[in-house]
Amino acid sequence: MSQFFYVTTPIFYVNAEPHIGHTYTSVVTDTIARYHRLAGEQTFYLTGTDEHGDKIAEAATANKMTPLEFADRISGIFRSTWDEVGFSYDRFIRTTERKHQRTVQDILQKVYDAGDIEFREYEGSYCVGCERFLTDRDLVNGLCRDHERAPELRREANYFFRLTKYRAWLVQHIQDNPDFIRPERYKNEVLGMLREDSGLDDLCISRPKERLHWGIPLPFDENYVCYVWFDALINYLTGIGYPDAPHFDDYWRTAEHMIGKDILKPHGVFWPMMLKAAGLEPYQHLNVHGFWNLADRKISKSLGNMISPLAMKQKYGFDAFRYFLLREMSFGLDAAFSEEALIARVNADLANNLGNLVNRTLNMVARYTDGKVPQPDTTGEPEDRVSDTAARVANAVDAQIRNLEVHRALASIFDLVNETNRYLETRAPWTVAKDPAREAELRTILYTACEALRVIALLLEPFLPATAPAILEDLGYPEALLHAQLPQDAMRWGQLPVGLKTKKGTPLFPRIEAAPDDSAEG
Ligand code: ME8
Repeated sequence: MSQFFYVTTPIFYVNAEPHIGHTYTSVVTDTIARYHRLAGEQTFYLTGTDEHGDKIAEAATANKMTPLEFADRISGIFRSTWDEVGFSYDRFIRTTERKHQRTVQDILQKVYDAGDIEFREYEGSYCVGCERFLTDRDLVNGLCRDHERAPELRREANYFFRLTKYRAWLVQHIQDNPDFIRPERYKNEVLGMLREDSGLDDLCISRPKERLHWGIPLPFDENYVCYVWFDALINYLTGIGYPDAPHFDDYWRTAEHMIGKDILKPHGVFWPMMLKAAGLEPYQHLNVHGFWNLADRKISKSLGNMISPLAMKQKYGFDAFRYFLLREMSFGLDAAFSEEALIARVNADLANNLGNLVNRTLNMVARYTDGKVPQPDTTGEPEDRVSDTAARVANAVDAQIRNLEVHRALASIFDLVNETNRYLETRAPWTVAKDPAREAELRTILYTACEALRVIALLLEPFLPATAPAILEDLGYPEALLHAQLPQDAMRWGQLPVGLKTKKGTPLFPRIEAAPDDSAEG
């Protein structure tokens, strides 16, 4: 039976264009999806846009457009941006799709029929930025802590989802499945939200139509539309064809949600409870990352200090930007973005370590063995060290990716890059080449370096999907990727066919000389 793997990004609000934050979540998701595909799993990667609610209606009005015209435009920008940077998503979902409306109404009706939705009056502080009523904890000096704006006092008769009924069940589920929410700090945060004294309340899931038209109508009361978060979370079911697409259950069982820490509560608290109420199993894991900061502030659309992925692609190439994002942030913790830091990383790791290894290996093969992967002769301890490192690294990368330690997985691959560079330094093929009597030894050294490059390129493909195939192409072995099975093919030493015609190739990552003057912040 083939193994399934389902991974999602948040669906992004269409009130502004893609920035580095959206790009980071998508880069991690893309990397993980690519790895699982290379591991032979039947993988489904879902992304898309979140298009209903006050915030979108407000932005559309400000732009003198209807909400749908506005959503069409920005959703289109997200999609074309993700296509231009090469994300390998399987489906781009929009919450304005009819199929999604039907799913939301189906789930609402199920939860209503189960007696978990009640009609009540409510008054509270509402933040349009967050699209929810705030609690005291969300306020700093009377302002929403995320959006730095004053909430509105709202009083309304509305429908409420009986969250509190599922509190004890969720605490138990989290305790029984310790990595349900990871890394651990976020599990603890969710457990804090679920404490009896945390003030957790039932969730308002409706908006009166007289105030907000821009939403999915409740199936049991046409005077109301559905609260945007209740609508949005359900995209994860619509995306894989709830309820009866051929592999819906197979995929759902493996669901991995990737999110930023700002949306922990809806995903960590509301969503599992909604699923339970609708008679569905919870997702497999919620994977939560930290925030990219710029000059000590969160980068977000509301604060308006955005870094465009396309501008970054144009300046540095998207693989270089991808590498920086994946390597610089420890998944789960915050990180600081600056172009200086990006340039330093790209120069040190990609231009120097990786780029040099590729260039000098291919140059020597061109010069000393007629541009063909040579037949190795007797190997010894130095060669064993490289092949042992390759096997150890392939194994480590597999575990690290499955554990969402993407920054560590990259560091592991660079252990092999460094080990191979060290090997070349010690074996000094440029000296060996001067002595015709050592020709067999020279072949062994160059084969070892080429074979290490094959393993490095295979392992790098999910992280650097443009560069890794280029390395294999230069080795004369592009089909290595077509049939690869990770981690096994990276662990099995000696697969590179002898006699392949290599190319010298252009430098993969030319050194970036200095921070460009014009900033990409816009
Ligand atoms: O919240 N650093 O959409 P959204 C890292 N529509 N990641 C960041 C970031 C930053 N500075 N800023 C944003 C919504 N993100 C809802 C989601 S899901 C059913 C509905 C990323 O457009 C991060 O993934 O505000 C965060 O969780 C997401 O963008 C919020 O995107």
